[in-house]
Amino acid sequence: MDPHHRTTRRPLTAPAPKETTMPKGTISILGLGAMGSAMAERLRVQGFTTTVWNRTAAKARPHVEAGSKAAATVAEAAAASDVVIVVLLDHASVREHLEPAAADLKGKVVVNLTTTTPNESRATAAWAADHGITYLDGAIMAVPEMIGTPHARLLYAGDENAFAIAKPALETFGAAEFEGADAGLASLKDMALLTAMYQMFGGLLQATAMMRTVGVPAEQTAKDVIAWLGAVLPLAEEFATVVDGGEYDPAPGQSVDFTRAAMASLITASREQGVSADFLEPVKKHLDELTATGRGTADWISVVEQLRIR
Ligand code: FVH
Repeated sequence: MDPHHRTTRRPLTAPAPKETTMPKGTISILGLGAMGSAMAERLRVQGFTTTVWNRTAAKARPHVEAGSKAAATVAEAAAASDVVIVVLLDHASVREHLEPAAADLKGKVVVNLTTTTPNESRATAAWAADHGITYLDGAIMAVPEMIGTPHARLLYAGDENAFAIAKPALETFGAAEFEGADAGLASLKDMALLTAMYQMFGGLLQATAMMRTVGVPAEQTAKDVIAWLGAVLPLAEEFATVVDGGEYDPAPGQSVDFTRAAMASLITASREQGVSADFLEPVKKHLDELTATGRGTADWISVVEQLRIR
């Protein structure tokens, strides 16, 4: 989910809500920001015994009042549980706090849900393996308010045995999906989905800027864009069939030449309205390259082959 998304934290409640069940496993949580707090609360509600640690110790107080134990150090949190969930800010903060506690984490399952790049995830997995730590990397496709609801989806990759061990706890957060043994896979999918999201919202902002030049409020354009994208988005599955088949020429759908002309019109229309076409130009550049190399009759979605940096 959006690594830069920030939401207002719900106040923690004590005593725990009604759905509390019998005590289950023991879990330690490192990091009590908005997400770590939501997860600690969810685990408590679901009957897990929890130990929490946070750099700013004061943030542990409401969790202790709600039933968690507080650890003064990462080492203490590691000693308290066989499964340690890490929800810190970024890769640097994870390594800063896990490395000095490597000996304490030996033999434990560490589930790192901090947003990192695929290679950062792989590097932490390699470091964990070197120190006898069973490592599972994760990506959270949810905001804190969604934790524990059917809308939350979490992706995991790395040690499948760690996934099996931690699964009862992880399933309390939302759907738990194992992506594979490569520890970078969950993070890669997270980043790919975020990329699609930002490009889509970039398109919305472009449309909004264009329509505002004639006084149409953003609210109206949002409605129009939602309706339009809803109608065309199912085409994604047809695109996927063509990409997976690898046969682009002759074009099963819209050709490079046609799309290139359409894109040129969009760029011109934006500029005529006094709106930058910066978001559109990179797509046109790829189409230009396909035409220049004799592939104008190919399907325009063959752009996907151009994106790979050789
Ligand atoms: N919140 C969200 O909607 C998104 C959803 C998708 C996944 N992200 C990622 O989850 C990680 C944690 O995010 P968060 O929302 O909990 O973030 P904050 O509320 O800002 O809390 C950050 C915690 O990290 C601690 N921290 C920061 N720097 C350090 C450091 N150098 N050493 C130790 N801990 C550090 C911070 O501690 P403190 O400031 O309270 O002392 C918080 O516990 C993140 O990767 C998102 O990208 C959330």
